[in-house]
Amino acid sequence: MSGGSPDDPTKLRLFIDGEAKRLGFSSVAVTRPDAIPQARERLAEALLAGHHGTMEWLAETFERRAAPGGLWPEAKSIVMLGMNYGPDSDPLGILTRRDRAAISVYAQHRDYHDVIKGRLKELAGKIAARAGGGDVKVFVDTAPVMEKPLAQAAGIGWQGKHTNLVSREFGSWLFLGSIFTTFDLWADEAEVDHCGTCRACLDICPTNAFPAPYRLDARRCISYLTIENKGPIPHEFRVAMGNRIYGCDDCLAACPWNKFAAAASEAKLVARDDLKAPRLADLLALDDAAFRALFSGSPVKRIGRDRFIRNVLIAAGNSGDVSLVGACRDLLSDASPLVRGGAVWALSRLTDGVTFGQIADTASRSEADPTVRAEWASASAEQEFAA
Ligand code: B12
Ligand code: SF4
Ligand code: SF4
Repeated sequence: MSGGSPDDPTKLRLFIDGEAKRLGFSSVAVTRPDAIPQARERLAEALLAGHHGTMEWLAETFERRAAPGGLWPEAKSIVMLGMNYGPDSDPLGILTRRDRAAISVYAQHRDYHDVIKGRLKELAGKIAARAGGGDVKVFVDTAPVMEKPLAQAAGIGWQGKHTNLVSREFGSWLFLGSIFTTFDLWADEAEVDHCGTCRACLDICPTNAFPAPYRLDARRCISYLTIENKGPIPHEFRVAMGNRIYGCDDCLAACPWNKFAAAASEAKLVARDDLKAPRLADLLALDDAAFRALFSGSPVKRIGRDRFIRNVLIAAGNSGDVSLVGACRDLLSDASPLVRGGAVWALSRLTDGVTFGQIADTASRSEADPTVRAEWASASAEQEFAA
């Protein structure tokens, strides 16, 4: 994008701030492409340790990700933007309602990628028209841009020990996006770390996903396990997942800086009532068409019905709710091995040894898929051990 008549840097900056706020962004600040020299080594360390799991794209884009200048050498300034998606109640409250599913705050409303990308493009267009002669590019989430260290360099907040950006004004609840520009804008001062001796986020993590402060082993994180992971949920994390079926908010919600946060004001980022505490029984009944209809426009749609039901079955197995046995039994004949395997585990937790043995006698014989056969074997062994 380009065009329009040139503006002086101060006026242009004031213009950007004003338009960003008008478009619903909560924070706006500017940094330089060379402002995060430490990110390269830290990203390399995380990749070498294998903390990215199967997210190979983090390693494949290493060079462009590690230094924003590599992504677009002509860029001179980066406008970092934050949009508040603060919840209107405690997101941890749902975790004790075992017959209900916990969907993380970021996924209870319209897909933020759509909301933010549209606004970023609008803002970028206005900046280009006002400044004249230069270029702009917008990025949110999926591009090889290290949004958190860049947002810290711009002064929007700091990367807390849970590795997310914390803002003194909005706590842990900011979505991030960026506009790279060829304009020479004045950069803001970086924010400093305000975590101090606090370690609330590290201590609350149900799966011990932090090998050290400021480092996350994604392979242990429920957000990764429920969203990015394509296979069965590893046994080790199933009980700890509780009823979290899409993402996790525990470390974010534990942060004391949230006391200054306000609920999202952007209407499209306000939680849908039907996604605040959906019944596990209703979710287990979703076929592909019903899943797509329920999650139309939601980020949840991205993982597809089979992975979604896989997650719901873990919550069912943790629910202690025997009224779900019938629904889980029906899913033993589902077309997806991922779903059938999840159903085996859920039933092994919801039924006694005798009933499980009877179900296994009939259902496991006709099972040909090796992953589901492995689920039958391990569930039967556990039942025998418990007897
Ligand atoms: C990959 C990814 C994930 C992965 C890995 C997360 C991770 N922490 O790396 C998974 C799937 C687990 C994930 C989960 C979530 N994600 Co995510 N994710 C991303 C993505 C695409 C890339 C992040 C990345 O580069 N990771 C690689 C690691 C190595 O980089 P890093 O986290 O910055 O790690 C740094 C620290 O380790 C630090 N470090 C190391 N040692 C030290 C020492 C000190 C002293 C310090 C200060 C720092 C430090 O340096 C590293 C490099 O900067 C970004 C979008 C983007 N393009 O940036 C969104 C993003 C980070 N995710 C986001 C969100 C909302 C989430 C969830 C809250 C969703 C949910 N509710 O389930 C969870 C939070 C889990 C958590 N505790 O991080 C938001 C965070 C917004 C914010 N305020 O920070 C982002 C920015 C998306 C967006 N555009 O808004 N995510
Ligand atoms: S999102 Fe949940 S599982 Fe992941 S690090 Fe935070 S508390 Fe742990
Ligand atoms: S909970 Fe404490 S340690 Fe974690 S990010 Fe917030 S202030 Fe930092």
